[in-house]
Amino acid sequence: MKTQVAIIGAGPAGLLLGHALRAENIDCVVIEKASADYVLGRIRAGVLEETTTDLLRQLGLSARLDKEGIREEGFAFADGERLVRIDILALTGKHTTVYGQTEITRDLMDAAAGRGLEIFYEAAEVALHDVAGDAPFVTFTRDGREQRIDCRFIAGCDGFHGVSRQSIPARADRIFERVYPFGWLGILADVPPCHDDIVYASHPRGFALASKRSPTRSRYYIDVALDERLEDWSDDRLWDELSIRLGPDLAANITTGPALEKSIAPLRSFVFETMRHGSLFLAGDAAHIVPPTGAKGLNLAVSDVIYLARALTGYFNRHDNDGLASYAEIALARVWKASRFSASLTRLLHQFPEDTAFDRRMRKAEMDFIASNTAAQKAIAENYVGLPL
Ligand code: RFL
Ligand code: PHB
Repeated sequence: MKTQVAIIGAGPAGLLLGHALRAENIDCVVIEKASADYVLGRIRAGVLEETTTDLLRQLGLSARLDKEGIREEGFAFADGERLVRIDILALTGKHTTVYGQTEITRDLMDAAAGRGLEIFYEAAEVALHDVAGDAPFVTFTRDGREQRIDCRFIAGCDGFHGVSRQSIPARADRIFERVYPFGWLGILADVPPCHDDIVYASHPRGFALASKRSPTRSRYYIDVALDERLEDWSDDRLWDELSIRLGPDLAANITTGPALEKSIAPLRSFVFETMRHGSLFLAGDAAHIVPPTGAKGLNLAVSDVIYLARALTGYFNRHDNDGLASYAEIALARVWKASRFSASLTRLLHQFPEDTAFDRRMRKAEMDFIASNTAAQKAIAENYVGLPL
């Protein structure tokens, strides 16, 4: 089989890139290791920047998002004593939208066949070949048969654990990583949210986040040490801990219920700066990871896709190489700013094992400053709604 762009991975990055290329009549196929059901079962992001919702609208893929997405005009920090509201609409003129990653993925999957976007699910032993030259190809096995796809470019959208990044010779001086000494334990439940805004709480016992998916579905997180086991967190124990960390006012409003899903995700900051190697381009989690504090991961995957789709469209439809030449540099500029924001919010809201009494006072002083200073709130709001492309 032959195509113009072979896309590895059918997460949000791969599916969106596929749709963006098909909208420009560029041929592409998506090759995904897992099954469609498995991909839809992963509960992850919930908060979308306008950059992300604008792209879905431009591609004509926003019918359900426009109906079911929840417009968020602010969010709040809680520190046990007070709630500090960041009025993102007043501070930036922009808003965010709560709409689950699972829902976006479903919308993109459902629209694929009608737009000539072929997705091969359950592809085993996916391997990339000759990526340094201009005639790369991808091999995989499916239904027991070996397949080969020849293409002009490969887009590596296969997440942090994918094969694409591994197909690029590692240069240690272009890889940056911080592993945090905790993970987020998340619970999804069919109960109404406890507050209008999403709340990021910092408590002496640790971090907590109150988020949502709809007026009747809530998503909460707490941070836990890396050696904590999911089996040790019954629903009751988790609801009790959330109530303590979110503070009495919010706790009074929490409705508890059985978990639809519960999982622990470790936190990491990671940037692999070689986002292009010959004919292979990385996008999304394949190239970078941010801790979820700040809700930037999926939105960064989308900005990569916007830059890469523009660059590939320039190449195929206008014989213009410039976009591809500058892709990595342009994408990385936004990635580093979002990495800085996510890491600094993580630092502000979590306790680290090595923290001293001085560090705790620093955190309190920073929260006091944010609570009383509009310029500080504006800087946070601008990053939260997403920096300009
Ligand atoms: P994905 O979603 O990981 O998709 C990669 C796909 O590639 C497939 N794959 C392969 N396919 C073929 N061959 C191989 N060898 C392959 N290896 C892997 C995988 O099966 C998968 O289907 O990456 P993508 O598309 O770059 O999307 C990135 C986002 O998923 C991620 O950044 C966000 O989920 C991060 N994130 C959040 N981002 C936000 O913008 N807002 C949020 O509110 C937010 N909350 C979160 C989050 C991530 C979390 N976890 C679990 C890490 C909350 C959490 C808890
Ligand atoms: C979520 O709703 O899953 C969510 C919200 C905000 C974050 C991270 C995750 O910063």
